[in-house]
Amino acid sequence: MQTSLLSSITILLNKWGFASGIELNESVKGNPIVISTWDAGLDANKAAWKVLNGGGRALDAVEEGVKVTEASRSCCVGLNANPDRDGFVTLDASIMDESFNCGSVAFLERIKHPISVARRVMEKTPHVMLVGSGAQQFAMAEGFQLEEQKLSPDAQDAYDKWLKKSEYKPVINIENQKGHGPFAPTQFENGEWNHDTIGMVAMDANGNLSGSCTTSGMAFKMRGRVGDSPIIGSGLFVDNEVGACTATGQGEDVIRISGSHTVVELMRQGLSPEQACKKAIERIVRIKKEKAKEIQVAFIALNKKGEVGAYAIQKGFSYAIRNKSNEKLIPGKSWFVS
Ligand code: SD4
Repeated sequence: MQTSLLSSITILLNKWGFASGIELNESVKGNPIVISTWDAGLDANKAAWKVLNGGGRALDAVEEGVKVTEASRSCCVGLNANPDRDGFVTLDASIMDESFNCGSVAFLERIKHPISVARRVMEKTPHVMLVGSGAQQFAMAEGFQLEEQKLSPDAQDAYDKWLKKSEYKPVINIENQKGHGPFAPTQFENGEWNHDTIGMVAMDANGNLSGSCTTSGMAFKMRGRVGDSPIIGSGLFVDNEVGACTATGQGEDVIRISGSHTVVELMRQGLSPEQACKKAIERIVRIKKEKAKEIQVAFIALNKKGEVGAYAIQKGFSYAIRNKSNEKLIPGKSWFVS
């Protein structure tokens, strides 16, 4: 009788978010898992899996994982990515661990691994976010190398084409124009996949959650524009008692609803990761009305039981999963199906 009273109280406390920890079910312990956005997630997950499979921390896994994408040939992540409309690559990144520690950088230039700078912000400063020249100064003081300010051949090509068409004036929603598609990965001539922002969330063998997100943001954005990716609660959120979520797509519309935090709170209320992502997408669709047809946003989420899910506004989104039994790309469900 006494035991059942105690367990009822524990259940209620958990439901209200007061309990200090959640008992992990046995199948979760020792069963790490990582998921990440788009096809580039497959390679990123490989690096994260090395850490997780070796018994390492989810935090190390999500940093190592997205570093692969930051160093690769890409339209949308790292220094090889497309520039802003003034021709400069500016990077946003964030990271969050199992104890609400978080760090981020925005509008960072000439640094190869913004995710690692974000981690240093988290670990070595009393702050959460550093931007622009301050973030760069901090990175250099931490020993990060200042790279040459030079566009990759792919980015130079894309920028030259964009300059011809755009006549260099701020064009609202240029990112949505057909054929431009920074949110729709395409293939390079050699068959390699191009890809978008990478967001990654993972659970380690101890059942602890962490997440990371890194991007060059929208191609040809206005100078100084910052998206959702470095904003804790928008592009990324981790609550070790509940779950973790990260976002990709049109950052402005993720910020509008504090997207990743919203998804985690919906999971706290008992929704599965997929249901929670869908509800958040539904909210954006409702807010944007007709315009929702022209934008892409997607969320991926992982809960404390090791369950995963995703949802996007448009079809074409996919996410990569890696655990003991799976290494694959999963097509994300979407609000609009055609
Ligand atoms: C941004 N959310 O800066 C990023 C872009 C992105 O897939 O995710 N692209 O708005």
